[in-house]
Amino acid sequence: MTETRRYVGTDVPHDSARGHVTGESMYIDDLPSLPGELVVDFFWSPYAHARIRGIDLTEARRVPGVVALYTHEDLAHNELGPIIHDEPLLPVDVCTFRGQPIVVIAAENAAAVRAAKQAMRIDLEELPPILTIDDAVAAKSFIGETRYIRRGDAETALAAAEHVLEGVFVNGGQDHFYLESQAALVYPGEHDALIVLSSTQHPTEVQEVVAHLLGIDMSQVVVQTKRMGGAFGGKEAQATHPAVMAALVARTTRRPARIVYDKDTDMHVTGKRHAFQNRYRVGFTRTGEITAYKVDLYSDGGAYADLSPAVMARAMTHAENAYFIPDIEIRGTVCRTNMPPNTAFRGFGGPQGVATMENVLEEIAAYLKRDPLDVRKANCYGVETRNTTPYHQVVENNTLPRLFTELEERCEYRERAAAVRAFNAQSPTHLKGLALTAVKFGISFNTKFLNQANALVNVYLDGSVQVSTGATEMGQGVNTKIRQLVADELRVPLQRVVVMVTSTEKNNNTSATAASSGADLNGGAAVDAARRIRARMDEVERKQGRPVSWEHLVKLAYQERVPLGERGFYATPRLDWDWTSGRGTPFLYFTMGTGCSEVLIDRFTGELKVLRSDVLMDIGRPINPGIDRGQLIGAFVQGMGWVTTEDLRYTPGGELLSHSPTTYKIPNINDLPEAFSMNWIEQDNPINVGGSKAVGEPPLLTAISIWCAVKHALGFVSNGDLARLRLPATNEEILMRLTEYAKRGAAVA
Ligand code: LUZ
Ligand code: MOS
Repeated sequence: MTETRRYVGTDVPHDSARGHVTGESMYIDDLPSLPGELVVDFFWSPYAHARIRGIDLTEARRVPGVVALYTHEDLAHNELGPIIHDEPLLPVDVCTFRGQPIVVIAAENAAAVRAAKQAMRIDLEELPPILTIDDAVAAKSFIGETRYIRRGDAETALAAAEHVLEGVFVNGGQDHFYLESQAALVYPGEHDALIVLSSTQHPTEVQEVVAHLLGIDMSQVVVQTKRMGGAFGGKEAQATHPAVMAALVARTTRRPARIVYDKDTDMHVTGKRHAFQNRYRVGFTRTGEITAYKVDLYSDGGAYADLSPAVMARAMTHAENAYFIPDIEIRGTVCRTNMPPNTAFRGFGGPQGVATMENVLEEIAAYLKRDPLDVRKANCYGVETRNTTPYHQVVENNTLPRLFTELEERCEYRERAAAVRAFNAQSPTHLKGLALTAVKFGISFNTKFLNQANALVNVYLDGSVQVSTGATEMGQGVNTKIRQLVADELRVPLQRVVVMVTSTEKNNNTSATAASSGADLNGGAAVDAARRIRARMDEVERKQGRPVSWEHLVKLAYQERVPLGERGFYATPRLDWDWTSGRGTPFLYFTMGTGCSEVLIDRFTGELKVLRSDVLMDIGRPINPGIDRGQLIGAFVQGMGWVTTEDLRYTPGGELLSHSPTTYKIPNINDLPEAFSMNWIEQDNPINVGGSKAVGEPPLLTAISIWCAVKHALGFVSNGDLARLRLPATNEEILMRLTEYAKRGAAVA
């Protein structure tokens, strides 16, 4: 695509690298306040399910410093939601999750907010909640219909299989734990206009929801996102709530209004990664070749749809992961519970589908007493044959077999597997486990129309260039990549190109920066704009009959009245996906990888250590290898947190207990694998911008190797039974399994 590659492919520093370290980078909470600015907060339901019998705000309104209080009656419309608009911002008569806002508070200061909350008389009658997937299934409480992807006849193939295993795989959720909580700052403008500064992955959705709920036009709302202090999917749909609350205050009081959730509140009230509970049956030959797989996925969607149906769709299209399964049936059902609506989280259902499959492969190997890597390689998608997914998309440019073999050699899998067996045979105090797992992650939004982007490129008279796209910067470096792409396309020094704040005023009807596709889509649109400008400039240069410097060329073009600005557009080609048949091509390509992890477990305490992890990815030709390395390592570590220590614990009434870093354990530097290597193969991806592949989410799934390594280790002491465990494999979970095996062993002896 790009002919000149001067910056693309190099380690240009992140455009905020310096600012993040010096503290110069501004977040919503850092912006200086204007005179008259109000603090916005909200009173939220303390119950998972409750009838609102009455709201008496008389006393609260009298609290000094309280400026205004709002209920659903103050909104023009009350429904929001990224797919279906089923969620009231402020409930009318029933609260359906703990943390749901009931009253919005505008006050002069934080003390007045606290006093107002004390003075409110909100009469709630607690109702019985649905808090688990089991409860929801029993009550038939679902969001939407059960969906299917089927190929062949799984039931018949299971009946004919040499061996059949069945089980239930259970995973917990995950808090996004972005360092910057949900936040918005709204300035009232003239003629009912609003300027909304939002920490969001999706400025257009914030614009749309603010306009709709306040009863104004989208054209009256400008949403700007300078950057986020992390998002991880948590700001794909749920940044709307704080933005609307602040906008409501700004519009009615005509004063600037700011809301910034504190960490505990954020953890209590926002949705998480989906917990899943998946029942499976798998049929296979005596050599471990899978002939049939039937898996029934259930997710905890929480109280409203949010993105849950799309998350389930991604779980379903990732349920077979890297493995060819001739006869397969995948069912997906989203449960409606009284939890905060669960939402996008890096991987978006992919990790849950893939972990279920990798769990199954681990079990087949244990059952057949074969090496798990041999079983995986025997089932891996082929290059020429055995290469169509259950939804009939052909896996093109399949590097999985190569990634398996190369990582096996690079990390000395065979020698270490033998060493692990020898260690476990002699150690009375510790256990080791080893697993090499794969990921095949489909790149594109699984909703076709979201796969589009536009970009605005302006060349100024001095030769400097501004680029604006719908991409939002959350630390992942998308702005830097776009800058590199545009500089190369225009053939100008990088220093001449700046990427501007993301604003709905510059780029309309944008998609969320999500699905790992921020650089693919917005980079594609920016290249389109830059290419057309450059073509016009080349024409001007041709007329000169000699090479002309960029700066001079800009002046000549201007004098000849050649336009020096352009709007670019990109729509992902080839996509074709139909839910009614469960067939088609939902993805432009797949990002692939393998990860191998070795763990050490203390048999008396259950304490888990990751001794070594090696990851090998196919990420195409990176636009910025340094930034991609950061993404790969960050994703792996975040995945490691999900599969090991990040445990969301609730009271029987649905109150989140682990709502702060004291009780919710994300990985820190000491938890990193003692030996850790991250590599990728050289592999062009000509179908995508700059030959690159998306990297944001896929590597998170290579951390599933850690969980599988724990399962592998436990298999050495499970007395011939399959070692079954929940995800996350916390020290506590591991200790409970060890205790159970010890008891069962004693009973047998
Ligand atoms: N968001 C979305 C996503 O709306 N559709 C997707 O397929 C997706 N995938 C990953 C992350 N966010
Ligand atoms: Mo997402 S999970 O916001 O790509």
